[in-house]
Amino acid sequence: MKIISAKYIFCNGKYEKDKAIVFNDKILEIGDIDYITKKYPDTNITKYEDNSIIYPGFINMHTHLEFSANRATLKFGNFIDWLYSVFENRDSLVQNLTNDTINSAINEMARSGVTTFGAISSFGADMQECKETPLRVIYFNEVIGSSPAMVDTLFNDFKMRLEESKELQDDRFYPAIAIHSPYAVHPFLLREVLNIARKDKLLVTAHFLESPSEREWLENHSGEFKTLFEKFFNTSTPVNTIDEFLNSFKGIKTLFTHCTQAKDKEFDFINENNSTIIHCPRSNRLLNCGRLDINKVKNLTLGSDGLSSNFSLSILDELKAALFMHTDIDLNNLALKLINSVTINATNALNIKVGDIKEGFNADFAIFTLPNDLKDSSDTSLALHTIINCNQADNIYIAGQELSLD
Ligand code: MCF
Ligand code: FE
Repeated sequence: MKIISAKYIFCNGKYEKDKAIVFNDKILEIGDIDYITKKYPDTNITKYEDNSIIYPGFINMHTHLEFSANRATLKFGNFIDWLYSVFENRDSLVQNLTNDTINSAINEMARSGVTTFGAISSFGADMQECKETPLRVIYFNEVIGSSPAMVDTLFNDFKMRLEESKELQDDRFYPAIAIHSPYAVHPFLLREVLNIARKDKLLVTAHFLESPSEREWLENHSGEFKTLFEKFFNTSTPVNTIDEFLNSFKGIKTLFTHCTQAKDKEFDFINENNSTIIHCPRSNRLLNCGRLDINKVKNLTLGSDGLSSNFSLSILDELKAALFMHTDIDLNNLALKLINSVTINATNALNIKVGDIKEGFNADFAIFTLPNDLKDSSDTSLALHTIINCNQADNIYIAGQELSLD
């Protein structure tokens, strides 16, 4: 059993003062430092320095580790140009992927206070590293393919990867399902894979309405996607409509990524379906996809996306970008909203006992130090200064064990 304490602890969306946390691999009790000291006189308390904050370990909901070899290979600035560059370079990027590349990507997340992340896996090449990392991983096996001739092969390949990942399941590695997007997944695959998700109660995620050209293709069968589909897939018709695609998720709490081009009717469906939106602000900027209207989102979470469309996997960098992007929202309120998006909102999305500090939850923590001249200790100010003044976590704990951050 261990006890840690700090000036501030972020519990259930609020900052509590002068509390201590008692834990083994799970959180046992949270109470005033004086009370806990008296109750557990024989246990040494680790007191973090003044102006420190203990957060629940942060959650990066969406990344693609298999693309971690990319630094400057893929073309940024326009979604379709990026996609062409993915087609051209995907094989070489995967060939250049080593375990070291994957682990340094994971370590970058850990240094920023992340203790749980969602990994979209296209090929299964990152499965072993995701299994071996001490961080918790939601391992989203991706299904992708719109051509009818390929559907059976792709479905079988998906099922094999899913089965392999299910055998590795434990309380740090959660097999799950990623449906690539409405434009790239054939309705047969969509239906079959969602049936598996329902039957096995697996989490589901999907890229959704990421770029203006995606919307134009799905709605009007025109635009840059039309040229691409005619060239590569010999077709001029999308495989799904926006409505059909979205309606197939009815009753499944889904994590929809991007949604920069969603309109009210799609936000309404997502919100009423108890689903979550994963906001990837830097990826959206780099692929020139527009900006998510976060005011429309009931359950907002945050993701870095992969190094395929970003320049770091630090969730602190992502929080900073989001803070600077949403200039229409009051700065201090936005900061707290964003801190919630990497903690408690992710708890709601995942059904796993992470993202909050409360009894029975996993003892996953990220500890940060704020500047010692901090004057305003209101919740919104603490959130703001965490985002703008912290560039790395001082310590992280997962399942009660402190991890060394190199
Ligand atoms: O989220 C970004 C941009 N949107 C879509 N896909 C990806 C992203 N980063 C990597 N990808 C992967 C995707 O999982 O790119 C591949 C897929 O396997 C090809 S996209 C048709
Ligand atoms: Fe993505």
